[in-house]
Amino acid sequence: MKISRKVLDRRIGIVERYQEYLPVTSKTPVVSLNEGNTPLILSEALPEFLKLRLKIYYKFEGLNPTGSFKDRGMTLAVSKAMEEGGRAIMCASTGNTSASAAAYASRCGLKCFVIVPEGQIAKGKLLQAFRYGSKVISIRGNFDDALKLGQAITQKYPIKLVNSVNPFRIEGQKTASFEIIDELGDAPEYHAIPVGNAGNITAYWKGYKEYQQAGKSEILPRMLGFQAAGAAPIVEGKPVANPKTIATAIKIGNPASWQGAVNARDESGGLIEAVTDEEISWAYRFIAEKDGVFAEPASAAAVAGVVKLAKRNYFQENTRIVVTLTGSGLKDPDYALSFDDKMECVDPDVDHIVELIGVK
Ligand code: AN7
Repeated sequence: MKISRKVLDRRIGIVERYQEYLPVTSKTPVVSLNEGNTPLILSEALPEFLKLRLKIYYKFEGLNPTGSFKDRGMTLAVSKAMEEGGRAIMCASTGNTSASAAAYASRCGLKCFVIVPEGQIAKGKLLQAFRYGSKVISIRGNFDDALKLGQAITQKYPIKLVNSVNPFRIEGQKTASFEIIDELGDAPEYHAIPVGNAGNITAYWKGYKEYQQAGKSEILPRMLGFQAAGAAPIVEGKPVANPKTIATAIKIGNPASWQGAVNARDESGGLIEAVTDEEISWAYRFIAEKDGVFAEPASAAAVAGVVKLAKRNYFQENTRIVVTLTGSGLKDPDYALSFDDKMECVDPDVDHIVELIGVK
């Protein structure tokens, strides 16, 4: 049997797969964990709930090697750090960037330092940074403080900063748009995405434009960005000094790629809006409990945004909407178990259990 190109592609990461669109040469040492190639899952429950004929797809980035979209940018940023003879990398993080940086550094023997805001990182992300062997520095301050520190240190010392201010991160992350077009045959009409430091919305928009210019797609999507209401600097038009939200991944008050997000919004004719923690929480549970897709709270912000827009009849029927689910629900066990699901421990007795589950 002939192995199709699509099957072969599953065995390589995004740098090899999309090399002609990336700043790499035959001399670039590719540091990969076979990231990318994540599924586009058609939602059954959302259109039914909304009573609208919409094609809503989840681009489930939680299925990357470290459980978030950061791996697409990190494979390239770390490959380039190696190409340039780097010995160490550093990042500030709300959690996922540090997990990814730590994994890719471990893969190629680079030292990795991560700066995180104390007590603000979901447990699954923090334990990844430790287990992949990075040095974790916890600071009294928030993400924005951590990023400033990372920039100050890496300007002075021979350490590469791998936050999304590193342009290779954006280059790698734009490949998610390529995959969507490769699978759908064209871009969707709308693309919804959570916005924190605003690197990813910048990257997706770049990817959509480049693939269209390469003749791979006809249309460009409208970019729909969603921030958490307590951490919505772009929506409010000014930095937020003390961001607050249960979606810790996007608890960011002064996004580094602010301008990139505004450009994506304005050039595409899209929007950037805020969703409340209640809306995020509802969406987080809905997609897990009704669609079988478990994503983290920050990812659910984009779902909450789509629901909000759909309720005010923003979308025409039969349009295609892709929603990026940026990270896995397993990342944040504390939040996942914070609801009223009580587990009762009982004796191993058939009659009692039958009564408990209510079957006759
Ligand atoms: C699950 O890890 O900023 O708008 O330091 O982890 O590109 O920042 C994470 C961000 C959305 C926002 N969803 O993406 C970090 C970090 C998840 C995330 C975002 C993040 P950007």
